[in-house]
Formats: sequence, structure tokens, C-alpha cells
Amino acid sequence: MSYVDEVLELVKKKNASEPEFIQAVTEVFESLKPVIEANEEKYKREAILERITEPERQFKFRVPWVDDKGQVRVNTGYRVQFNSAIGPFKGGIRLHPSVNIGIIKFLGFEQIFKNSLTSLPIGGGKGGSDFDPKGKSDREIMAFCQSFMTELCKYIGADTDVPAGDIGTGAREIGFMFGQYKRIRGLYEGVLTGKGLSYGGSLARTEATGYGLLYFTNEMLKSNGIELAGKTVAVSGAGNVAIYAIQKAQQLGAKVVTCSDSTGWIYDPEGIDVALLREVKEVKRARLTEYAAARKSAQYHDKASEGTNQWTIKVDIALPCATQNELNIDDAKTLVANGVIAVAEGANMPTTIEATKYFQANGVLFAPGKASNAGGVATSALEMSQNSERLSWSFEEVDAKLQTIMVNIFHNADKAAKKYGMEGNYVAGANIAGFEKVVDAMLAQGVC
Ligand code: NDP
Ligand code: 2IT
Repeated sequence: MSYVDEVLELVKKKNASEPEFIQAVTEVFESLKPVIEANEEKYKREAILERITEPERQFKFRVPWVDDKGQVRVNTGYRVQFNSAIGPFKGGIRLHPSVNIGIIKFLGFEQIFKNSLTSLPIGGGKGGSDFDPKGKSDREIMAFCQSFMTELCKYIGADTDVPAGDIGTGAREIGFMFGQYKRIRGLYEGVLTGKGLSYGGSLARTEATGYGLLYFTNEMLKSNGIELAGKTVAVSGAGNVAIYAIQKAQQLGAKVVTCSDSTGWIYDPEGIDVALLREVKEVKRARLTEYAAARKSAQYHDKASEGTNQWTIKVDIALPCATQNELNIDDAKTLVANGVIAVAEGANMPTTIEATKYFQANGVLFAPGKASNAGGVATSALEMSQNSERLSWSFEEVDAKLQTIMVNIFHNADKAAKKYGMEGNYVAGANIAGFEKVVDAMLAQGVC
């Protein structure tokens, strides 16, 4: 058995109750085979694959808080500090009832390679809780965030581990967490990113993941001789990533006709009205039914009663921006039958391995999330730089850096794929390019 297969078996055995983590490791290891084979003896002696799949440390803690009725509630908090070879741990905090250690580990593992691809000095980490922010009052959100940070603050810091947003964690939650960190630790430092502009946040961080996704997609299309302008696009999700992906796609001349949340999806043949979507989601924190109620051209589809999703619409480009495994093999077959040209992941691992392979086998340009959604964490790293030098850059300056970073990520992934004889396989290219830098740093730092 090859070294890669040996360690993959070990990972499966050791983490048998964590299917998402096994999925993420399988995808990365499959692409790394040619690189590992070229260095098999050395990597095996150094146990590189065993080390890279074992978090440096992980925390699991109780998060008690009091709801508006005076009832004490208890959630579980997590922080996985996966790999600090190239910089302090960096990665978001996910607040969603589905969160468990396997999901946080898959996200932390992906983050190692994504952060490496940004070319900025950040290691990989992730955190979260099974807390459900939906329907909670601002006071309840604050109570949860303060309790969560009361424990988390022991393990993080501007030079050790810098959390940020993810599903369910936006500017409001980051603000409450930052306030509690400062109060307990007595430190005014860049310990979180995605902060508000009045207390150390970076311009363009809110937009960065969605904008970055489009900068990457645009470069991928361009390098394959295709224009983004005039294309029809399906987006899933209606959160931070989706909203700004839709906005940038429109600015670049494409027409976005769908978006979704966990209960339903919108088909709007005239193009999504971003101002209305922002009002419904960012201000009212309401359901997409309100979007449909306010816009004549929009059709609302209920997922549970209809059993359909936005991938049934005929489009040129699909941008999954909601959550993991939201695009499966049946969706892939439908999209391919409808003539899709490109799929670029805004979410983390939204496409199943089977669906990814189907797209690649059918000549669809496929951008893996760890490359195409890296604009968010890259801009977080730019926020860290601004905090360190106690300066704030203009929107244009940050946005220009983001564009350069995304274009470079595309070309680095493209080059790495070509180098190993897998031209056009951006999944393999991204995994290889991300891996090489981390391994180089790990080897230089000895057994640790
Ligand atoms: P938000 O919480 O802002 O939005 C998430 C969106 O996805 C909502 O519309 C939500 O619907 C929908 N969604 C979430 N979970 C599910 C589910 N289980 N089933 C169906 N729909 C779901 O999160 P973000 O936009 O920040 O994150 C979206 C994705 O992008 C995640 O995979 C995240 O890890 C990834 N990502 C985020 C980055 C960031 O900077 N924020 C950076 C890089 C990647 P509803 O409101 O109904 O739950
Ligand atoms: O998945 C991700 O890259 C994020 N949620 C953003 C992490 C960050 O530190 O900005």
C-alpha cells in the first residue's frame, strides 16, 4: 500500500465518526499522490501526512448563557488549532446547530491549505458552537457571545490564534466577542477579524469573500478564453458570501438569477435585486419569502414541500455559497445537462467528491473553495496587517490587494496542476500549491 493510502486508512480509522473530516482529507490526499510519490521515503520518515492530519491542539468547552425568559441554556464550544507552520492559527467561528467536532476539523483542515494559498503568513484553525442564532434576540446573542469568549479568550491572541466570521457569525457577533475579550484580557489588539470599522475592522472585509470568488472566477474564465459578462449565474445561499458574490457578478456584467436559504430558494429571471436582498437578510434577518413578497419578478420555491433547489435552473455558471455538500451528483448531472460552463465554490466543500469528479469529467471548469473563497481570509490577514501598523487602508487599496491575491491564487493553482501533468485540474493544483509551502515550513521547523 502506498504511503498516502496507508495514512488515509489510518485517518478513516481514527476519525470514524467524522465523515466531513474524512471527506476533506480524502480529497486533498487524492490530489497529492504525485507529490507524495516523488518524496515518499522522506515524507514517510518525517510522518508529514500523519502530522498534517492531527490538529496541534483542540478545545471543547461548555457555553452556558441565559435566555430572555430567564432559562439557563448550555451549548458546546470548539476551537481547533490545526497547523501553525506558516503563521498564527487563523479561521472563522461557525454558529449553527449542526456544528460538531468533525465539522470544525474539516473546516480547520481546509483552512491550512487555503491560508497557505493566500501567500500571507497565517496558519489554519477553526471554531464554533452548536448554538442556533436564528430567532434569538440581540441580548441573547450577546449573552451567548460573551460566555463563548469567556472561555475562548484563554486560547487566542493577536499572535497566537485569530478567529473571524463564518456561518452565523457576522459583524454583530464579532463585536460582542471583541468587547468581552478586551474586558477579560485587558488587551486592545487585533485578536479577531471582521471587526466593525470604528474599532479596527478593515474596509472591504465584509465584501471580500464574495468579491474574491468573482475575481477568481473571472480569471479562470479569462484564462480559458471565456468572458464573464453576459453569462447567467445561479448562486446558492443568501448570507455574507452569497450577497457580495451576487453584487460583484452583476458589476462584472453577469446576470444572477437565483439565491437560497435553508428553507427555500428564489428564481428571479430579471436578476436578483441586491439592495432588497440585503434589506431582507442583513437588516431584517428575515426569510426569503419576504424577498419574493416585495418583488414581482421573483418566484419563491419551498425546499421541503417541492423537493427542488436552485441547481435545476439552466445557467452558465454555478456558485454554491451556502454550506458543505449542498451540491450532489444529481445536481451536477442536471447542471451539466443544462450546459453549465463553470462551477466555483464560495462555500467550504459545498460539492461532494462524486459531483466534483463528474464536473471535471464533463469538461466543466471547477474552482475548489480553498482557492476560490480564500479572499475572505486573505482580507482578514490584511486586517491583521493594518491592526499591527495601527493604520487603516482605503477601500480601493484593500480591494486592489484582494484582486491581486485572487489572480495569483488562480495562476499558482494552474501552474501546480500543469507541473504535475494535470492541466485544468484546479482541485489538484490548489491542494498541491497549498501543501508545498506548509510542508516546506514543517520540515524546516523539525519534529513539532
Ligand atoms: P452566513 O451565515 O452569512 O450565510 C449562510 C447562508 O447559507 C444562509 O443563507 C443560510 O441560510 C445558508 N445555509 C447555512 N447552512 C445551511 C444549511 N445547512 N442548509 C442550507 N442552507 C444553509 O454564512 P457565510 O455566507 O459567511 O458562509 C457561507 C459559506 O461560505 C460557508 O460554507 C462558510 O464556511 C464559507 N465561507 C465563509 C467566509 C466568510 O468570510 N464569511 C469565507 C470563506 C468561506 P439560513 O439563513 O436559512 O440558515
Ligand atoms: O472559511 C473561511 O475562510 C472563513 N470563514 C474566513 C476566515 C477568516 O479568518 O477570515
